[in-house]
Amino acid sequence: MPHTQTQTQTQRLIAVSNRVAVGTDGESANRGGLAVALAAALRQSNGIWFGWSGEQTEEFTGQIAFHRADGVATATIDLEAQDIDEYYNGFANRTLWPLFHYRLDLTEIARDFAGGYARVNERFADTLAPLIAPDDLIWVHDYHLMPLGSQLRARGFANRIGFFLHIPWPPPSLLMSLPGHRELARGMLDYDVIGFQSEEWRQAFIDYATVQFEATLEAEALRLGERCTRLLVCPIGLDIDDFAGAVHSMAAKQTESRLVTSAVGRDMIVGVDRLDYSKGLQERFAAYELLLTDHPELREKVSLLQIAPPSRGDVASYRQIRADLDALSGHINGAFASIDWVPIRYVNQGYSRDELFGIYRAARVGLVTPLRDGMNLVAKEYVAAQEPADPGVLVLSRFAGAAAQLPQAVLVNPHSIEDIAEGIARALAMPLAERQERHQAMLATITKHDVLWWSETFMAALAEQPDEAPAPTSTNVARLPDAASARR
Ligand code: GDG
Repeated sequence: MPHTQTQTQTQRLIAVSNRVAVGTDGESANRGGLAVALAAALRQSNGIWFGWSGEQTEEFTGQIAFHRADGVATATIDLEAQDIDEYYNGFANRTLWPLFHYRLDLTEIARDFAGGYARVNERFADTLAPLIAPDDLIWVHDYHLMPLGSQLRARGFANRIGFFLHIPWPPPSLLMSLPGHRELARGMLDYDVIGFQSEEWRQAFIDYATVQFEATLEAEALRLGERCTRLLVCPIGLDIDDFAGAVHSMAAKQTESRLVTSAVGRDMIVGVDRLDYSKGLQERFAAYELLLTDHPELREKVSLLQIAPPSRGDVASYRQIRADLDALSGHINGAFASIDWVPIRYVNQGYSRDELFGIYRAARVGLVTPLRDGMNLVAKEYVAAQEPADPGVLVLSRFAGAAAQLPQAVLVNPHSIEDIAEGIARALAMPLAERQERHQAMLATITKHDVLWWSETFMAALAEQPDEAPAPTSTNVARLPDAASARR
């Protein structure tokens, strides 16, 4: 991708996220999309990545550990046990994550959680403050750190500060069930730029802020008093060169040929997800059972490989989903398996990126059916791994941010097991020419809107002084493919 000389290259970037995950290859299975994407962006900008080390300390001291890993400078702090309980396992994972994924039923409201969240954000601001130079651009990531911008403003920082939300922003009526919702959302308007994964999440934020604060929408920004916050739709992409480079790796080739050999005469369907209730795994398994019930001709002709590395095992709802999936996969295999055919292989472990690439390539169908998802990088990875001459088909939830960018996938309602089953059947029967056409369009999108496009688009908006803002447009969606070409 060609790079133009922009102001962003003369300004240092400080990225801030909950965890700093470069250089932790041993845990690569649990490195989320953010970790992979942000490392690529930071290498470009010669910046610092600040966040929690993942380690626990007896008493918080604010001592910073500096390292350089994978070409990225990192600055990390350790947190106390109470911080981890209340801020991370509590407010982030048991309150905000379910609420922002429309799961009010799983949302836990506790005063201690909110207190711990505020405390840790203050601790982040206090420890980060001495590292900030007047010209630095500060880019805060995700729902763990929404109040950090306000905390830095309260300490007198006038730097350009941006925030990127990796998950959905919920509709106003859902957000309003959270005590303290006004303060949380009000703090967002202390950022200069807020990036969203899709227009839907951006609009939900506008709907809330214009009613609750009487903020006014001026072209592409929300104004409240003196402050103006630009709202940008800027979907995260893949580190496409790095990812597609796995095609040459021995591990990818071996994994692909192992799977192809073991599945002679059968089409493989693959799912790869962190074990999380937002990913719609129970519905997916139930849909696969329905497929085998309604299409007896597919029995012994297909198999589902579901890779689901465990995550957030400290939270009860995550232990529950694991128990549910163990039971469901056992039930389906019990009902349909034969002496030489296992309908579902459900694997609770992570694989290396290269092995994952080989797994995607061996699969005729990529099944990505989250109930809600900010973006979903697995959908893009599946497309990127396909052989253009004979590509597999992506079956994708309408409620993943990725659906807005990839309308050429077979889009399904992830709440309807009938719709998912029908989508899989359609994908399995799709003729080569149609598969090629859809794949080509999706590959073009994810190649063009890769992780460098994402970070450069966001950074350019962040570096832009308000008087340099572009002329008003009717929308602020960073140029995306025309969704009018959408097909089911
Ligand atoms: C959040 C938002 C948004 C999974 N298993 C293995 C493995 N993975 C990698 C995948 C992919 C990443 O983890 C998962 O990314 P997702 O985007 O699908 O989902 P979240 O973790 O929920 O991420 C999401 C994202 O932030 C970025 O903004 O897209 O909507 O929820 O890259 O490949 N990687 C390896 N082995 C595994 O077994 N190496």
